[in-house]
Amino acid sequence: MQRRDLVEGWSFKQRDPAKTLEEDSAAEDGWLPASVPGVVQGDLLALGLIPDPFQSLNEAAVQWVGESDWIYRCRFSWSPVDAAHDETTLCVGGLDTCATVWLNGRQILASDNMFLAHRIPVQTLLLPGDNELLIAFESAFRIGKAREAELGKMPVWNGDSSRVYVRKAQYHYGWDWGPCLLTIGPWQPIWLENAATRIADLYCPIEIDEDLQHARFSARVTVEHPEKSPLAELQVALYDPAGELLAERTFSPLEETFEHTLDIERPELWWPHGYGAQARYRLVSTLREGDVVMDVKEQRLGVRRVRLVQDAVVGEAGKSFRFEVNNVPVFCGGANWIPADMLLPRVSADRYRVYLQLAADAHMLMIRVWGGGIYEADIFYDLCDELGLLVWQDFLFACGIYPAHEAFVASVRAEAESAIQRLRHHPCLALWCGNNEDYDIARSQNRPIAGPVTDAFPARAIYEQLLPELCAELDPGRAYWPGSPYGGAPDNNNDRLEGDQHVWSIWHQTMLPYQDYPQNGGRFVSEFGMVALPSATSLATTAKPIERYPGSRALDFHFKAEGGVRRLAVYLNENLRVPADIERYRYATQVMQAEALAAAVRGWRQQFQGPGRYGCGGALVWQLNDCWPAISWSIIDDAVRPKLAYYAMRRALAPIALEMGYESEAASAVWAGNSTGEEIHGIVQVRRWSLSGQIEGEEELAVMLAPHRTTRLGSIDLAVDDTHVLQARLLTDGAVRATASLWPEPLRYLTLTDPEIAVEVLPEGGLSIRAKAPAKSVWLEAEANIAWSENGFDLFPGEPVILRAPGLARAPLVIRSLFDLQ
Ligand code: BMA
Repeated sequence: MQRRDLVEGWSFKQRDPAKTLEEDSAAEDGWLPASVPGVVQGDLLALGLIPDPFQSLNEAAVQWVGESDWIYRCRFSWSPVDAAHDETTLCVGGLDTCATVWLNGRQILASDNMFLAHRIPVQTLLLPGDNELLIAFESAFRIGKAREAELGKMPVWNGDSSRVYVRKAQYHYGWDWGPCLLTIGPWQPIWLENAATRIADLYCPIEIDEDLQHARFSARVTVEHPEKSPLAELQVALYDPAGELLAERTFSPLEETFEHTLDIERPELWWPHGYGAQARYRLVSTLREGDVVMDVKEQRLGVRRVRLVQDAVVGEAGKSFRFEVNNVPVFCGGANWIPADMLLPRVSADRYRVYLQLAADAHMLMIRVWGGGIYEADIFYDLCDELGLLVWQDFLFACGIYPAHEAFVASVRAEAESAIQRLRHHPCLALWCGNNEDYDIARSQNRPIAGPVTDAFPARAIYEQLLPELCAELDPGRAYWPGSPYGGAPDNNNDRLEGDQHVWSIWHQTMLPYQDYPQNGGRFVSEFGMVALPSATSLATTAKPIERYPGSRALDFHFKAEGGVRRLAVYLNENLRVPADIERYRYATQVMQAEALAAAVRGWRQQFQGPGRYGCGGALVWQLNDCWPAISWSIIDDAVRPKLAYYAMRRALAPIALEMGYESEAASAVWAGNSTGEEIHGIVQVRRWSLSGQIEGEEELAVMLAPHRTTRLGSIDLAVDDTHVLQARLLTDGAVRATASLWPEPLRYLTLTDPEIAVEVLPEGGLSIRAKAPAKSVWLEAEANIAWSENGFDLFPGEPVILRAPGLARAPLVIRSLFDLQ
């Protein structure tokens, strides 16, 4: 197999509607250098022909690009002598979105689905010498509008309603955290393959016994044109996680399909992060003729038993919604993932890695790939396999009533088949999900969400028939869920007692106080969120210095949430003293977001109480990341700078997390989450501090934390009030295993003493931070992106916090705490 990537010789130009395509593509004027893979907006930006859409109000100035038609042209030379075989295929990884492809004047492809790859045999079309590949892109926006005019306007939340008619990443139409940037172009690689015979598919479902003692690998290799290589042979080999060859089999002569079963006793298991190793076997299929290797396909496979469990919750109606991995119940703390940039070809493997590494470092167990984005790149799932992050994968429908006419369904079928076949070997993949919030928008319009499928909500045929059938056929054994949220009463897909929930009664809907999160959760909260400003680095790309003040037009322009300014003001004013300068305002929004998300995760993890009592099985925050510089729900901004909420979630999801809660004017409750497999015995020491830094009460509890659940440890006769806060430590054998603090709400009622925070740079590296009075939400910030081992923490006199701050060196350090808002 010879592969030749077509990366050189590309140019692009805007279509001249006055000319025919032939005339336009033949004309030599107007061509600009193009990068492939790439999109027009990326190239125009690189050429300085459009302003950076991420900056200030520039988004508005670049919409013409997505509303225009464009041509790409690649001139390349080809010679038959270079081709070892008589089979040359043009491989197109993905075209965004509505395109026709011509090779040497012959149309060879018409595509209107950006998620589909194509293979076109071109041996007979290639010319010795100069060849010309032409791709004519029509504006997806215009095409969508035309279809909408013909087929009818459908309701949507976010973006132009015509988006439902186009198989293009929906967030490109603009969302309540992102700009409208209708990218257009060959966003995935284009290459030529020359091969007589190739491995078309490698598939190896793994069955594992309930007792995890035996696994069966059922490998199936599909060979294309076996007849063209009568002397070739296929080798299938399995290597254990350490790289040792476990089994090998060679097949010849070639046939179209080979099946081989390998049984492994006591297999090494793949575990999610924090539960064990992410052991992966390597399955390699090699096509060779004599010493010549013609083609190789390999996959890294994990043996694991992932189950979606819905069982009774004692004393409650409904049923749980939770996951078990290798028979261990896990609380799925995690986040929703949106595409990591508006210009997808710019997303590098490194960018994926830093975001996902941060998620794993925050003890997140699950990442939901949200339905308004894309089926992510292979590297994303490889990294989730490697890091032990389970993946909830939506099919790509979000917040709309989608059509279900024949052509649309056929396109979705092809798209879903290719996504399932591409992703099904990943051990990280826990669940397929039909869509994001389409049942919500239907319910909000009183369109029937259960019973027979009607024209009022035709896409149910996709979510309840097409997709589950394809998943059952192509990826049996993996859970499929029709939508998110979904489950429960036939007239309520967001039922709190069954299935998964999107909790938006805080921030959206009735704007409940965030302190009400615990009692407003559900069986599995797959979305909840609070907004905060990003880092100074991100703000610097958002707004010019003069525009950097709270409420400026530029900041508002990057704050797409509906009623965002109003809602943020309400939550800020309800909880904190709100400063006017941008730096302290930014800090205030991040403190508020951190408090809100921690209250949610603590409150819901508390309901994960062991067998028969799994009241809540997970909490996936909206949203992990940003795709441009934004004021949004993200906990890590587009400059890959974690907000304080990131650290707050990390503390709340820690394998051992100690928590305290208000019980009465005189007492407080203590509980602890324990996601380890060990029973932990220890002491909880609680101190009541005055805000000026005196200890005014202490109590101890002997405790036992049961494994894999949250345990109520008891209550203590100490409580918070406007002048007192509580600090707690869990000690086992004298060592501190976890800490917690409890502050009275709302925080704006407190008049704090200056904690006089002091920092000492430790000779062995790292910092020691201490305070003379209780200090809340201590925030360290530096110009450089420092991987703080801790941030946004509380400090108590006599107990310095020691933390790592790699790369800090002598860089100026900004330290803030709640006292600074006074
Ligand atoms: C949910 C998500 C997104 C949206 C978020 C914040 O609806 O599914 O569509 O961005 O809430 O509003």
